[in-house]
Amino acid sequence: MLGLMDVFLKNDPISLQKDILHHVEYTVARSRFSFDDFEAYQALAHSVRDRLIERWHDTLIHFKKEDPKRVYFLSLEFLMGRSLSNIVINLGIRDQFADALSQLGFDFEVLAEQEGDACLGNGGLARLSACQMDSLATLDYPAVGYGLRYQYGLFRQVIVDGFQHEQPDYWLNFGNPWEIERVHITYPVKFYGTVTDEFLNGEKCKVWVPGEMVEAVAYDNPIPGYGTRNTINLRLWAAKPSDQNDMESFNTGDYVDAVVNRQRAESISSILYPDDRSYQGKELRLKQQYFFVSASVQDIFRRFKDTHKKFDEFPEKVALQLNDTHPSLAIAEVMRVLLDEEHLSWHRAWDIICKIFSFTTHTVSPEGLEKIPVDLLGNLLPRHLQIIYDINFNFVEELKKMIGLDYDRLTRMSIVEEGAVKNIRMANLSVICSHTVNGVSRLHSELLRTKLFKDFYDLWPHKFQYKTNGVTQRRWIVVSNPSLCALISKWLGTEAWIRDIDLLIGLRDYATNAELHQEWKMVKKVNKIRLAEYIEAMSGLKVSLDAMFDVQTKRIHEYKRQLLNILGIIHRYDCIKNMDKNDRKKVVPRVCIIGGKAAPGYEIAKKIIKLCHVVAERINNDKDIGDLLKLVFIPDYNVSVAEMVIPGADLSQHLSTAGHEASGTGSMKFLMNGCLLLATADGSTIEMVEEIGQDNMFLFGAKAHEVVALRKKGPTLKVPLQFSRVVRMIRDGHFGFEDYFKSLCDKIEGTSDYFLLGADFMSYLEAQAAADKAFVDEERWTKMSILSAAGSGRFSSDRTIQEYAENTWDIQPCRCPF
Ligand code: 26M
Repeated sequence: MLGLMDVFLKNDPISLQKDILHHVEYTVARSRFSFDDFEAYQALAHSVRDRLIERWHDTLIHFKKEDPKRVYFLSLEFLMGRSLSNIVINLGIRDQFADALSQLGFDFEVLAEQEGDACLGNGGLARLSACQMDSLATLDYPAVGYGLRYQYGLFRQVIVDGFQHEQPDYWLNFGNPWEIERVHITYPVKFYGTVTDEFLNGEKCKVWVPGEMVEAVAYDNPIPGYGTRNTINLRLWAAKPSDQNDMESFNTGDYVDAVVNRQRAESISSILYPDDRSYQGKELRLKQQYFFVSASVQDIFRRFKDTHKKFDEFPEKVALQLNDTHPSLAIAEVMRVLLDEEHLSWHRAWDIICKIFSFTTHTVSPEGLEKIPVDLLGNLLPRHLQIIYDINFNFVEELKKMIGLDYDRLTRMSIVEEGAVKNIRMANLSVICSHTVNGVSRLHSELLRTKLFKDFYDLWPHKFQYKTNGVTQRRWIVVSNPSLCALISKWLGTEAWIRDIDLLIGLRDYATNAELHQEWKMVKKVNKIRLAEYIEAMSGLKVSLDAMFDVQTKRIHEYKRQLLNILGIIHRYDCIKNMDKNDRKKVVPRVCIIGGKAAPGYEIAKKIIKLCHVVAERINNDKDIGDLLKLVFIPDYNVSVAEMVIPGADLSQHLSTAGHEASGTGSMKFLMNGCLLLATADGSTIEMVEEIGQDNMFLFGAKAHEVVALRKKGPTLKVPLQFSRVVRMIRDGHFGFEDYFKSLCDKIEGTSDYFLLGADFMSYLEAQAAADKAFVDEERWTKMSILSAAGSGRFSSDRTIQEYAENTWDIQPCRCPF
């Protein structure tokens, strides 16, 4: 008879080959004698998936047995990118698969490139969620991620004549081997309708009679940890029509109409909103928020009730993490379930709420805080609006006792914003109902305490924490930069840093070692070649490997100041043009690379992209300039493009006006890859200076505390001539399209220069000059590069997650035995 362990799959080359061929034949349904790269990828992915599922099952069983307190990470966005390489590396079977494939005549790397990106998110917040899932699994924490399974991910950016166009990303077209559809794990989600008062056992209670019902179906995405058997679940919900909903319409109405109507349900999970700025009061967006919250809360209650009877134990088993305010309806939903379905008293239910929620905000500006029009919420979720009003009433009453009748302050702190349009302030709701509130860098948390949430901080200082973001070294070094990974392991004499990032600091001992310098430079060269080949394939532009590869890749935003970068490039171009031959010899050659998506409705951001293209056109075709300066826009920047760009960068730019970038996580990935930073003192870069020292970074610009005063100076502020000159070049049509760029120029000149491009310009040029100077001194540059990577340990999401686990969620590791 077979033992239970005998079913486990083996990882020797013959077993792996058999397994891959088996999937070619039976899963992909191609002949094992003839299949192409994509089919080989599919078969490979399924073989990997089988091994993933073994560990995932074991972990789920282990968690069930141990019944630890779990953290439920609620986020509307996860930017996972590709999965294959990440999974085989975390499972520790990459080399075995690569060997097996090569014996079958395939190259692992080539097959890995067949996979499309899962872009179920916009930018920083979404990629952070993905990094944090990797760390939660690696550190053995009992965690579940919940989100939405959008059918259309973030739009694909296509550039036509220098303008951004958006194309749909129907990412599921070719199937998704990493998800497991759970047709039996479904929950009904209700919308609209009315609330009535009824009596139950002599007690008055509220009954919500919904007007519409949609079914949520679970799609599970196993997330493996590295160096552990633990594999946790990312459960994404898809909307399906509910049978309960419309039986009536089938009986009474037109059958065909009724079937067609059912399709509307699916629209809830059809599309990711492509704007990472502000809330627009769209009903579909609100439906998405509630849909995923309601399904997740039902799932959490089901799991809890499987093993527990008393709700007072709920806070001992459940921590709910709100990734920004997007899932904050969960507060009202848990309250509703406890009151209306579990029939707890308000007092007991509220007591539970106050113990289970924690809230992370990723925004700096007050305008970025989410508001929901009361009419919209009341119509879609009538019972939730009542509950929010009740929470607010109790809160304001308590507040009056504490601060007296300070009406200005009461008005500011209320969950309800009065005005022409009445709104629910989701951030106030989240702060009031969470036991812990945190920002994503030290500066950000400071801004929360002194500005955004000052009133709340004064009331509850103990609630406020700071958690500096981090990124996972598994994805951002091991997967994306294998040569650097091997080099680090060789010099540290161990691979342990992949789980224990603090070891990276050991590289400092070799910062001046000539042998390491040689190898370090080789690695950078290999990565620059890869990037240069990509640039040539994409744009036809040949770039010199001797040039400094200078990169700014991130979402396009005014506050991130891609415009400052372009103005700096125009200035550089202008200077070179006006030099004589001898001076030109001293110029440090640069390849400037810019990439990023603009939200489809964000006109100014779209103009910045066009400006980048016209300037590039001019410079790249100027015979006088040659290899001294090139400008490239990399289209459709996403996770897998980032994996190629970041390791190939010499310098990366992080130019946000101080006080505007909550944290910034791109900079952390560049730092880990030994790329030097040219940056303002903002968000996480402030903490980077502490780790690697000022001498190893090119810092510039006004500090956060100076920004307000600079803005006040307004018209009296003298902008440098160099700045006026480059803006004039654009206005005068040096690059064409002067009418189109007029509004862009108007935005940065005179009193309207809100993001202080003029004020920071000279300081920016000085930092650029310092970078040039350092680059020509190869030994110094390499040392700075080694020290950057060596000092990046604090920016691992492992550190961040451990802090959340210990100080916010109060959860313990729960490691699955091997
Ligand atoms: C809101 C309403 C409707 C549709 C979309 C949104 C929305 C989506 C994403 C709003 C904001 C979103 O993301 C904000 C974000 O990405 N913030 C960034 O978070 C990073 C991780 O903490 C930080 O490093 C960045 O500084 C911060 O800008």
